[in-house]
Amino acid sequence: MKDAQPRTVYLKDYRQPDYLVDSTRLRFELEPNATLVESQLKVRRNPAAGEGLPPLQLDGVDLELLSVAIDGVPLGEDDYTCHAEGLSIPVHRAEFTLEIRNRIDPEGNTSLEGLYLSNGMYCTQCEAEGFRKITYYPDRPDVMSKFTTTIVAPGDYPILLSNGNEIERGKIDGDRHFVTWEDPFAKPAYLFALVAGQLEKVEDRFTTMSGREVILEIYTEPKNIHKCDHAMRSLKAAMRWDEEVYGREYDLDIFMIVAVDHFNMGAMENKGLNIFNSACVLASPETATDAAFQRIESIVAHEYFHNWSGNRVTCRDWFQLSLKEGFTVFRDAEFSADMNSRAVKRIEDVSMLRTSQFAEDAGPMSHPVRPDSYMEISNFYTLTIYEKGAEVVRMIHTLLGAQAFRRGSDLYFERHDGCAVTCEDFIAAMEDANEVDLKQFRRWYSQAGTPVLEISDDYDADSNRYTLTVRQSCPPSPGQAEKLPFHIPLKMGLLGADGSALALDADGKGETVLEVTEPEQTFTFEGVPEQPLPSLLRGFSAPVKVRYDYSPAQLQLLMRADSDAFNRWDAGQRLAFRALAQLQADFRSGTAMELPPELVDAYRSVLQQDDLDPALVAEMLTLPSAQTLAEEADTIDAEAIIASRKYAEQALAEALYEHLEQAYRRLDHDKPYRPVAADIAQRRLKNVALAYLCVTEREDALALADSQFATATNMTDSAAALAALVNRADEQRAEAALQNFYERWKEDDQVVELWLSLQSSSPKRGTLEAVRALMAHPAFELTNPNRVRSVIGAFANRNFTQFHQPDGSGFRFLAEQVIALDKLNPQIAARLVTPITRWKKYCQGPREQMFAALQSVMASGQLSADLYEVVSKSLKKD
Ligand code: B3K
Ligand code: ZN
Repeated sequence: MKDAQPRTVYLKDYRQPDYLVDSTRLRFELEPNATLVESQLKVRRNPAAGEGLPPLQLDGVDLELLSVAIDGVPLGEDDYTCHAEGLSIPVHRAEFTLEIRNRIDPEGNTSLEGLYLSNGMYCTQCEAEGFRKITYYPDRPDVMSKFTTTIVAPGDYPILLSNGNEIERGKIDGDRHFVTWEDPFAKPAYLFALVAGQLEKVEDRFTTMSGREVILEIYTEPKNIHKCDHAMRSLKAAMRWDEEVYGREYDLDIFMIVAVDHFNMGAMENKGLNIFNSACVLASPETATDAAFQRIESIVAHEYFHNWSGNRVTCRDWFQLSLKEGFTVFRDAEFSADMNSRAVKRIEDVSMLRTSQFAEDAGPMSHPVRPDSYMEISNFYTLTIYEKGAEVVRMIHTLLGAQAFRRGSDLYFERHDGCAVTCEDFIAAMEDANEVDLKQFRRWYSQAGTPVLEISDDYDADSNRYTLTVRQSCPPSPGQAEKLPFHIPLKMGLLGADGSALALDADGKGETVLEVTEPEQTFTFEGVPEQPLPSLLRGFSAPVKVRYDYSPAQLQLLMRADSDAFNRWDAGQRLAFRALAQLQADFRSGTAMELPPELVDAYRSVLQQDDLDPALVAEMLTLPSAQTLAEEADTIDAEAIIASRKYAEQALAEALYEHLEQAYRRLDHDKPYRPVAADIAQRRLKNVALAYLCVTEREDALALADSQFATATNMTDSAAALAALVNRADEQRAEAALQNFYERWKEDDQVVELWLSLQSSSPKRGTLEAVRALMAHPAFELTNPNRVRSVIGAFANRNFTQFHQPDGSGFRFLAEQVIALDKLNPQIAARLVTPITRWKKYCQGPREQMFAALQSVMASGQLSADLYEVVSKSLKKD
């Protein structure tokens, strides 16, 4: 636990490291409560950092120091200073060997940062600042060193892994054995990894584009060994894709993945030894949903892609985090789009961005893609750094085009290989490779907030001239009252009255990217033969909000005829959004709610369009989520949002019952499970139809769910049927299905987590009382982040109805859990508190309740630095 009022770190204070570490030799003697760590560092004064020999500053947290020696001479306690955050050692020579011995307690480490135990397996998590919980070290990404690691353990830990290539192994004093690993690539300490345990592996081979053979290994506990095939397939596909699309080849002789049950996030890209949350790597058709299969494919690829965008070229400091994360998310999104349906992948990503990243950008923790300051860097692994960061890279791709972007990425990798660099270096490479000027574009890295484009148009039938006027603005965010105009790529096209594409210029071009750079700007199109309908921000070409006054008829035309699949979906969302806004107003004024017939018509025609990808149809039939409606509202009225959505869902389900049933029956064929795009699309539409049918709570619909539940041969269908029953059936029927499911799957961790989250996120069954009961269930464990996310996280983030109960009980419950968790795992506590940090946007009742809940967290005692930062920033009233 760190100080109650942690220091703020500023980007403007960045200085080069005083000392470099050319090589790092580590030796671990593993013991659950007393692991001995010995390190030997070859240290050298950094010639670029200035004159003289300042003291060597090493980071270290929660370590028991045993000894320090320089060039073989032990130091006395008076020869250095040991303080709460590390060691300060006076230096007398420009080059020396430093040897340190210290002890750590992996078993007592519930923060899951540093070295810890998960189900008896030793594993590490060092990014961002976890290495300092292993040993004293200059724990900053611009200190890159060649690591050699020896792991000594008892014989009942047969598998001992670290980064790089194995160079030696042997027995020590009877029962113990050791393995030594050497990583030939210099790396920052955050990419260090160690694993030890009783593990089994699946093995494969990959031949790189230059003909080198790489061994691929995935390690798990023996009981999960049958769940590794999909991750292995995904890994090989990602390796090939990175060669084909970016010309990047893998560099070591071996690439390993290890599945770990206790993990704070999805996975970690340690050099040559990726460590994964079990939920993000293990899958079999019987136990994993399509969504899980796709998530695994994208995370395996993401971590693999980091080998270049992150490891070979790394970050100079943590303010540059998006340099590797934004770029790598863009890379994995393009990979997933190539492997699956491009339009659906884009829709999923944009939905998440609009709902959650926009909310973050408008909330108390709002920060630019490259933040100026932080208290605790763990709090900055955010949707803004990752998802908005990826959108920023995507905009460069859109502005330059694929070929020019590739020239830029080639130059970036070539120039900076083996270096720790900045976001500025990335943009400069894009500019230099293509002789373009991205000066104004750089504001995307330094200004927070979601820009708004207000667009109006004018058509002059006499001159056949069409003009679009675009006004951009960006709301204030903490520390940034005024914003300068952004450089925004606005991809667009024009439709004629019959839905056909109109030419935008004399060459007949049907689509263009307008470059919006001014606060107000007008774009003129000549020779437009009729009043056009603009299709704006195609493919969501920039992370902005577009305001344009579409009529319902125009939206229906876009839904039916736009050549851009994303905008077809988006037009449907706009239409639904208008309807839901009206329903909310009706609810508030006590007027009877009535669904506008154009929405029903639009949804009916979507269901009847046979030529559409079923996955796209499924997305088009899905109403904007309660969270999206909340993000769009000036003031959140949770009750009105819940009532409007519930009404709209019911009205649609009743009005389209026959069509939905037909769609369900058409798609309900019993073919062997394959997690491929075409089949996933059909299952998705089938299960969206089932969910709608069951909204009516009609017996024939629930019978379909019962039957699907009883006969399903894959987890996608089984879980969808169970969700329909849990959300819509009566108590007894739902309980029976839940019991049946649990009995069948109670030994399978991933399925149990699904079972927990289905209940916690159910508007019908996931009451606070039920959630508390789940926390008392043997399957729940407060020290396991997956279980916490499945129960408490699902309730607070995905159960809008129950979490927002008018008595404020949901908010108080969340505060209680956050306080308890902070003592065990500060990173998870700081993340979990998010929903109540948005209090300012709510109407009076919940606003006061959320604020009081936040205050209770602050008053609960000494908070971790992680939680303190989020809560103190969120309590600020202006
Ligand atoms: N780089 C890691 C995230 C580390 C989070 C540390 N709190 C996983 C990823 O983005 O690939
Ligand atoms: Zn990443």
